[in-house]
Amino acid sequence: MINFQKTHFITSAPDITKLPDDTGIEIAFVGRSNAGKSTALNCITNQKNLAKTSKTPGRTQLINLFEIEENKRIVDLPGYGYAEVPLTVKKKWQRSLTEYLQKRKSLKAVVVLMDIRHPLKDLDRQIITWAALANIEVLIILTKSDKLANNARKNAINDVKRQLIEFGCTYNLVAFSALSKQGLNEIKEILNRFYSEFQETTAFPDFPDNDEESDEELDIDEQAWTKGYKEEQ
Ligand SMILES: Nc1nc2c(ncn2[C@@H]2O[C@H](COP(=O)(O)OP(=O)(O)OP(=O)(O)O)[C@@H](O)[C@H]2O)c(=O)[nH]1
Ligand SMILES: [Mg+2]
Repeated sequence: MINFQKTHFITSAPDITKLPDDTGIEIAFVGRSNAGKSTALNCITNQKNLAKTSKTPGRTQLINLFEIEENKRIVDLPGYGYAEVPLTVKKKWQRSLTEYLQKRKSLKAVVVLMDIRHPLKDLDRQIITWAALANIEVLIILTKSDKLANNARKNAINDVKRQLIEFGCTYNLVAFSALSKQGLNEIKEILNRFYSEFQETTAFPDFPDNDEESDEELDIDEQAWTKGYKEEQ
């Protein structure tokens, strides 16, 4: 088993051109702003302040890289979908997120973190769908499971499972709480398996187009994101 406690910070990059060499294995933590990505990372590595956490959504605006051991890295990506960040800033960081996901060859798995009370928003779905097409492993973490009582938690998990089956793929799904540590060991085991399963992958497909009606503020985000990427092609 990998010793996650050895994890240390390497660098923060505004875009993929500033990242270290594209070799080894990277596992990226993605999800809506405030989903609990940085908190989960600190919990997994058993370090209080490795990744910066915040009550203010939108705190992580750079691609943050951490090394567990040689050639094994964890990446804390900018959160998406936070409405109160200026659109220009939002566009810029969603572009670097998209670019990272599409171009980084060492990316072998994505961990999609979603608040158990607000799962499977549009961009979450896009990333999950895209990862399946790109042959990238997916671990879905339903965060803040302590916020729900036992029955409500079970219902939420089953509901997400049901919806994921409609995607036509099987995914690793774990309910997690940074407070109670529920799900922590399972998450570590799955990450460990991902790192040991390393296989060379090559070209990634484009993000799938999504013309469906979007909910809440994600509509604008999603268009900005897709548009930003296409403009660069
Ligand atoms: N109750 C509870 N609160 C949590 C849990 N995980 C995270 N939080 C809280 O949720 C808030 C956001 O957590 P972060 O880890 O900073 O979220 P993030 O996804 O990294 O956010 P961005 O960096 O903005 O994308 C913080 O106030 C955390 O304390 C959890 O398991 N239980
Ligand atoms: Mg963060």
